Amino acid sequence: MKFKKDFVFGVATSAPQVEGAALEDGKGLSIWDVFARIPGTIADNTTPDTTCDMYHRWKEDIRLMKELNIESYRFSFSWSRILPDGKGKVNQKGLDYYKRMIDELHRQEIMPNATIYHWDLPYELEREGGWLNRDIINWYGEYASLLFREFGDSIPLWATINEPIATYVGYAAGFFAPGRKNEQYGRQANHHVLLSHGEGVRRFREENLSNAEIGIVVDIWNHHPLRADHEGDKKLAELENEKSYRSYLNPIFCGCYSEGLLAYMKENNCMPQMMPGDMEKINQKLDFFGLNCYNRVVDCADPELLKKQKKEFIGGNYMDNGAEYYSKAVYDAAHILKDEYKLDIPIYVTENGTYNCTEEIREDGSIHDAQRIQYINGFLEWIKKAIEDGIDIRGYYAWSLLDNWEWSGGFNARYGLVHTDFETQKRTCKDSALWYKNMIREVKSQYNS
Ligand code: GCO
Repeated sequence: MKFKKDFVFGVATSAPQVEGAALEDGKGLSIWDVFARIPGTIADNTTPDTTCDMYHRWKEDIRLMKELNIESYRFSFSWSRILPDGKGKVNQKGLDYYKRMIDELHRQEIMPNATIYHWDLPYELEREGGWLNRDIINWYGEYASLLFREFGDSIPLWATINEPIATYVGYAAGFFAPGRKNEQYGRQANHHVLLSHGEGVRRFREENLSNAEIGIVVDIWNHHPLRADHEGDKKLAELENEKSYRSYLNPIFCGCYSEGLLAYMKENNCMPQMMPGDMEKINQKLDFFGLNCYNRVVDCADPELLKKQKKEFIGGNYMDNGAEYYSKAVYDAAHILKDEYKLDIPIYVTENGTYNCTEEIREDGSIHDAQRIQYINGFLEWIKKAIEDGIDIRGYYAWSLLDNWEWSGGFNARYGLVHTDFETQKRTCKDSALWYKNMIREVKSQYNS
């Protein structure tokens, strides 16, 4: 089986992870700019101040994408670069930056795929309660409308939100910005993110764009029980799925929270405040779905057993640092969408990649990352199988173009096809980048004759 002619191969990044220039040209602070300055929050004590400096190097980086046969670039807008206070005054320099970048993508025939919100809430809004304040639905809506009016049809694929679960992590688990730790806050923030998604879709429809589609990006890390016949393991895996992907997909596609999640929230006193009409607002027809998929998770009621005996129970393949390599995750996720949610809109795999592999730097400067190639290739094979099953997957985006700033992981987790030297900003293609380039050429050349 081959990928179809119009299957899109892309790369993905997000603004706070690659742009840098965090304090330049009128940009306001985001919650990550502030959070990263709290000692102990980021593994290597770094900040998003400079990262890959793409704010200044966008032209070279787009040229690099072109050299690598990249057909689409998925990026995100920085809310506080465009609206430094999150609302009100617009920073023209911020809009100009994206305008230049998007024009250049079109010149190079690389399709822009834009995310409106990828975790970097303006700090001024956090000071007013951030995702806990219901007014955010309108703050987000105004920001989204501004983007639709400025960039509308020049961006064929728009995503309202990237991985809404990050907001839960930021308000309940506390290891993402803004670093709050309260389960009810997490659930409330989630509810407002979902409502903001709905508001974004409504405002998108209002603009009547003719060449643009709207969707959302959600990550699916499917939870499996370690022991298939163990009640405790099965219950745990089930609950974890309720608390993760189903918390988002049920409201978005079915218009309600699942029974399982409602029961959990009642028992744990963390039910969000909801208003009549909320579910209708969240549950709107989308044009496409963005799936982020990296791995599965294996759960065991006995954590010691999981640590010691995972391999014995589930077998499988492992990356150099011991993480399981389970490329079927993407096939399973596609089937969740088709079988559990009866999804009838196109799917793009909007993120997939790894940092769990050895990167050997040779004397000639080349970078050997064989496991990353194996990882991506394995996922692509399972995507083909899902397509064979009739699931409408239209594209694949590797995470990421460049080694970048991996949130609380700082610069330690290198996900790039291209190596970044954070001292000199020199980019060096790893073997995986060259492999990706050739793979795209081979797939497409079958259609050129
Ligand atoms: C996510 C985010 C990315 C991450 C990537 C690697 O999926 O978590 O969208 O910003 O950097 O996933 O962890």
